Amino acid sequence: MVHVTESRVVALAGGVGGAKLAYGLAQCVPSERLTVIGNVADDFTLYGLHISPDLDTVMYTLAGLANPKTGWGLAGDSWQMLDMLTRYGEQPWFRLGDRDLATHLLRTQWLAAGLSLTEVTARLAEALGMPGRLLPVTDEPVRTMVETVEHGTLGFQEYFVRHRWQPTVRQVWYQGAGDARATDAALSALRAADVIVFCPSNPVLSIEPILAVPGVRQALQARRGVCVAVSPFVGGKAVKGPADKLMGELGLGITPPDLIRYYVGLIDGLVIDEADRALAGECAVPVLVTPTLMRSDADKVHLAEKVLHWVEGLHG
Ligand code: FO1
Repeated sequence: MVHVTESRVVALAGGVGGAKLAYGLAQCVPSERLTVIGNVADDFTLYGLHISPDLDTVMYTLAGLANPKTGWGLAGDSWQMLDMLTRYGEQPWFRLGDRDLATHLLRTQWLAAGLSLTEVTARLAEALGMPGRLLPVTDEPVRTMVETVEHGTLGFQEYFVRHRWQPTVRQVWYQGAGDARATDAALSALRAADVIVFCPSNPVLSIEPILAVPGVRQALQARRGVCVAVSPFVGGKAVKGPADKLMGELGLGITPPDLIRYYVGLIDGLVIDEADRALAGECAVPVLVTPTLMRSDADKVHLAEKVLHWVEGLHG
């Protein structure tokens, strides 16, 4: 372990980019001091199974088990279950691997037996030897809904996977967020944190559905620690996925000053890529300019080290 901090670190993450930085943080922060708060608004039910893609992506990545090609699912998985579904005449559009299936079976069974999503996630993560603690932001259902020009209203995975995020988006909302409550564990972690990092996840599809859960924004606004965001954009483009296209369709900018406005009141600093250096001077909060692309594990650790060193300077 590189171990660059004695701080209690909380990372907000969803999706592949977020999981990559969380992996880097897990190499720099002792396990008992790292908490990842995960997005649950991508969750959905498929063939009666409760799938939590963002929690699983973080869990598999930190446990060193993620598929290196896709970033989601398990390395070395096979697809015989999908072949069998196809034989039955199904047209499976969401690729559940054979080994990955075990995670969804157990999660579904344990939830049906009355365990909370927090308890289920802790059991799964512990069994896989995941370093750090992974907390769903809420135990209650919150679901990202996407209103599109071409197909009307779609559930998130239908928009993202089935339609490969090609439809034009009119509006995004987080169904159930108003009635949900952040877990005590997630809120306590935010309150106790010395450092909070918004990972380079899609602001609208991964970070915002965490912030939309009542209690989270308030805990962040009352933070005792320092909170920084890592931009998921490099030179005006998303590193992966639909963030630039989607934010454009929603009339939201993706430059560093736009991101600072988007997270106003919540962040004390922004980490941006070298490609965006020219915009650093227009930023209303302190900025760290550094390479943010994470192609290798060494890149993930290097970025995490850079962010943590910098944040310690911001502490004063
Ligand atoms: N993403 C895809 O683009 N296609 C898939 O078939 C797919 C399957 C899948 C299975 C399990 C899992 O945990 C994640 C999976 N993902 C798939 C990724 C996931 O749906 C998205 O990346 C996230 O929800 C967006 O953050």
